[in-house]
Amino acid sequence: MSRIITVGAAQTGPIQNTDSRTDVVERLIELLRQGNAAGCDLVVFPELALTTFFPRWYVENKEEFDHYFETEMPGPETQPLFEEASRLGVGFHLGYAELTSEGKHFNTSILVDKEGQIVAKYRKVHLPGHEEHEPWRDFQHLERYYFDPGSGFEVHSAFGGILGMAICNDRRWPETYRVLGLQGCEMALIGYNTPIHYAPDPDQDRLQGFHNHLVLQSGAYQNGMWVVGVAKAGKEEGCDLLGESAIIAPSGEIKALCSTVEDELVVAECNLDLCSDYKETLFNFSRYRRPETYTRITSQTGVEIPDKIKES
Ligand code: CDT
Repeated sequence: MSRIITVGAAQTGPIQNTDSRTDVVERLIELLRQGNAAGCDLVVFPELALTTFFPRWYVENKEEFDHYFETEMPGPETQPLFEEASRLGVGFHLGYAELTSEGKHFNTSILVDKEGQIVAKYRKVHLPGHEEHEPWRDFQHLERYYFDPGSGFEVHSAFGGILGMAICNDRRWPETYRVLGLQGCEMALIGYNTPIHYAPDPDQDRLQGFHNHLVLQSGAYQNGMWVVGVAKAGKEEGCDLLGESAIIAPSGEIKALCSTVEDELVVAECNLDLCSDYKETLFNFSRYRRPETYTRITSQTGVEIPDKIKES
């Protein structure tokens, strides 16, 4: 019998700064109910799904922004989402800003099972943007100022398969998928908030949609896994965020695609057994990989041009 997870990619429209957690959770519950009506086992919400994307603003005293962070999960405002998930018997993935009791700040996602229990947590590894205030930009991207980096990529036994998580900028790095793939990952859940405007090189603005699907699809294909990429989209606090949330098969083909920049659910029946079509053939890692030739991937960060090239 095939192993099928029916997944809903629950894109949200913008969340403005004045929107309360309670308002946002109501929207998420509505998407969860739509997912239930469509037969979903799992509904995937975006990165930082409870608040506006606050790293677009600089504040000198970072503690003033601690109100964007969750100190408990579930907390009083998010509890209704967990209760509804458990009542409906639908699992979910949720991205949010996490403040730990040790005072660490993470860009976090969790996986919640059909009983409403947290079964896995992931903290974003690749923090994009900049550390310092850069007033020349139309808006900031200060994830490196507000967040501490997470410690790695893990997989989890959940929903009848092997699932992993990554967050937004992680999806642009092939290492993300490969580290998950090397642990047998059959489905990667990836929320994102991607501004259309990229200040360091605005020539990339027109390519945001192309690059999004390029990395999600190649990550899926090259590792024989399903990839669920889910956006917070639309005009948020004057900043246009990419939509185009997608569910991608291990073949690299897009099986479901959002067409708006609003709250929107698209659904796909994801057969996890399709992963082996790729994992056991073209991407049979144990047969074909040559890690002894890849040592640079873990031994260096930046480019090191070999001396023989520099001297030529
Ligand atoms: N949230 C997030 O990681 N966004 C980045 C924006 C580009 S870097 C400023 C992304 O990779 O989509």
